[in-house]
Amino acid sequence: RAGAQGADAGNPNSRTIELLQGMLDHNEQVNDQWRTMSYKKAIAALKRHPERVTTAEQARGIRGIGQNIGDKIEEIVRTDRLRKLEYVQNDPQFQVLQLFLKIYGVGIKQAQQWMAKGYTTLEDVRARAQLNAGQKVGLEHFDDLNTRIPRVEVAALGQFVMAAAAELDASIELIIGGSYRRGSRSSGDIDFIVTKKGTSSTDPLVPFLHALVEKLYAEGFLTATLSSLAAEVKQGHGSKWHGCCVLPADSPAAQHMREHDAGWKPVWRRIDFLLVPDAELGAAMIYFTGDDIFNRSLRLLADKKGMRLNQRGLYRDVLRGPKRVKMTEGELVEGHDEKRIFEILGVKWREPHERWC
Ligand code: DCP
Ligand code: MG
Ligand code: MN
Repeated sequence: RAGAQGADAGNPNSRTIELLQGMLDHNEQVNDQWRTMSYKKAIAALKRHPERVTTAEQARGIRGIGQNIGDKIEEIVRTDRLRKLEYVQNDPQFQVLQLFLKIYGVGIKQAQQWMAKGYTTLEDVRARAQLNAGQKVGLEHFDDLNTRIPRVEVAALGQFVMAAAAELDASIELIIGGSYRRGSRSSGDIDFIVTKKGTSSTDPLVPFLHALVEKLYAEGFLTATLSSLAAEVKQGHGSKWHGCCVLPADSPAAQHMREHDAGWKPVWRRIDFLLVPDAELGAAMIYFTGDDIFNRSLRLLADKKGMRLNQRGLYRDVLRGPKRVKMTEGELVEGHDEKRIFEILGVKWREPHERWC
């Protein structure tokens, strides 16, 4: 995770960011949402800060960094360590929890249940736990699915999918969103938006995605379904597909990867498709480009202005009852045009690579 977004060795605060990221992971895992947020904000602020931050006082002067994290920054710079982080990381319970959470489909509750049963290794889970279908895939392909995807490979996977899509229906457009669109040098998965000019619902896209999935399975590209369109339709959504894929070893795309890196081997990757009608493309692009913190801040801003932003559009005159519970959907202001949504919200346009807070 650390370094995913640009906190590389070239960043003057890279070591500080690395250790604060450890604290972020810890707080995320113990479900401390408030501290998780504080660390996310502080890390984001440091990533954007052009100079090395060495004292608590200096740190506190940066928007998004408070007293507590400021002190930790100073400790890191002075000692190259963070005692609190070492303390939590040394806890065997923490290490087991961390391990279990790396299995796809396993959340904090499930991990804690297994720990309560005394499981401490992946072997224990394999031998004794009742796994659902997704978790089975997660465990069987644990190493693959915990390896980040280099940007060149995301591009190769993207081309493979787009070639198949073009053969089926050239009028349908696929866009790679997520961390790739933000310019990350590596991604956790590959995220596709699937859309078509002139559409106002996902209905015309559903048969296409069915056909695409079938074709990509037949080509040996798709390897597992984690959340199918059919299951989604049952729940009344029907707009996304989640699964796993791999570049077939004998494909030109794999050949291209080997030319780029002689030691390259096919690895199972996570892949997501999101169906989006043209009318909602702008809002969906904002949502699916992220990052999640940026999305949250835009939504908050919309709320403050009496509007509402979700992955389908920007709405106004949203009627809210007690505790700000939404009573009506409101009137759609803009859904199609990404730039217009920024404009109406009154925020300066941010290129995708600038969308991490
Ligand atoms: N998203 C969000 N809130 C979430 C999950 C996702 O707003 N809880 C949005 C923002 C993400 C996008 O969906 O950028 C894609 O989700 P991913 O989980 O694939 O995240 P990224 O692509 O940003 O990062 P990664 O490289 O880990 O896949
Ligand atoms: Mg992603
Ligand atoms: Mn994704």
